[in-house]
Amino acid sequence: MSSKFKSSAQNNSLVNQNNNRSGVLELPLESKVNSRERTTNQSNSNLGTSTRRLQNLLENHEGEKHIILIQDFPDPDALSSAWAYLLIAQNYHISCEIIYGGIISHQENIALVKLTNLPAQRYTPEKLETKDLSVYQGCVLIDSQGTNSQLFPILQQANIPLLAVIDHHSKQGELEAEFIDLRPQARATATIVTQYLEEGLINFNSSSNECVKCATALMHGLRSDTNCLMQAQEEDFLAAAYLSRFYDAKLLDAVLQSARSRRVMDVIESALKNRIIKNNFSISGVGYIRYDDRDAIPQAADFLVTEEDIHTAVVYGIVHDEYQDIEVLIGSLRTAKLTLDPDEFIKEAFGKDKTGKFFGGGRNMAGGFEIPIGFLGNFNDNADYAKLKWEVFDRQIKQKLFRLVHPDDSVIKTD
Ligand SMILES: [Mn+2]
Repeated sequence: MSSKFKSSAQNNSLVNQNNNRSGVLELPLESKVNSRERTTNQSNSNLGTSTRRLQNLLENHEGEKHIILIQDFPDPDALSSAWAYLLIAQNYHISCEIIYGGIISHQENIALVKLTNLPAQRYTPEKLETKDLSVYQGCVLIDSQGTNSQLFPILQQANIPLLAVIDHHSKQGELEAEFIDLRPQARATATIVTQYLEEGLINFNSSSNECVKCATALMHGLRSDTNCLMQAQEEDFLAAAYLSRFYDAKLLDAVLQSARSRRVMDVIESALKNRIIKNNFSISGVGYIRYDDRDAIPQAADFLVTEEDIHTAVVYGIVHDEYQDIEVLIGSLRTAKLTLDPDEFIKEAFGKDKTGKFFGGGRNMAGGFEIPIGFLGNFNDNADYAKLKWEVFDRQIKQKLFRLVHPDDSVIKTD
């Protein structure tokens, strides 16, 4: 984290308090007298500690303009949670814009955004750099800690204060914000934001079309991060129970019915063909894939982990980003093994980059990684060169993975 950015966290006194989640702190709730109207259905005494702290933050920033940043390749949990946060903030007269740096490529996510009119906008780093960022008084990270967004460094450089971080992934590094709600025990960020809704930061009701659509999106987010609720725990079920009062089952069905594209099927086919199985791990490199098909990688990992005697699947490939003409190696891990922590596994397998940032991390039963290809990264039309480059990266990834999967095995055979 740049020191420049640290100095922009204006409320240093709040930082320490907010890291203390023991609930013993009493924050000045009515520090600001509020004359404007707001549609809430809560009384302060019923609020949980996190919700109360969030309410405090929103009251302190009334009338401002904030950016909600989600990961480059947003999933339903990120998209729906960001939307719910936007609606809550709106209730406190804060106008938010949801932005992401990559692309929405999973067919279900495209359907979700289209069918619900979900207000998320794509910004390439170049486009964000030319935007007048001085109109924003703060930014919020949802379902992310900034490590999976190429836009976060730009917001940091522009000295936009980080106000809130709401996420269920394991801690990825040190962040300072006025409000931090990290709950690695929650299976989805949708569970966390649904609690804010339930505790009444906004009057959620089924007569509002927007609430119904947002509840449907949250239900989808919750389902997709919990493998259709099979990995859900009590608090996730409670969140789903609350959302069930509002969501539109037909709309959710329409989102789930969206078919896989042929190119996604092709990637799954190569993952199946190229897989190497060792110690109940299935590991597969799929070569080069188009930027728009990036989401085929987690879908292929989802598929490989269903094979009998396999508990963990890792699928990776090199994605060519034609907008920026760079290449990046990305991968997904899926596991059914309760004792395998994807976050630990990925951090241990690939380590950190020069700046001390991990190449990836995870949540319950799933994880992802992104490794820059750097100098070798420009796209090259020469087929032999491309093949050679893939082989180098493929071996390097396999070597790092097999070191953990089967420590005695040497992957590199020079004969
Ligand atoms: Mn999530």
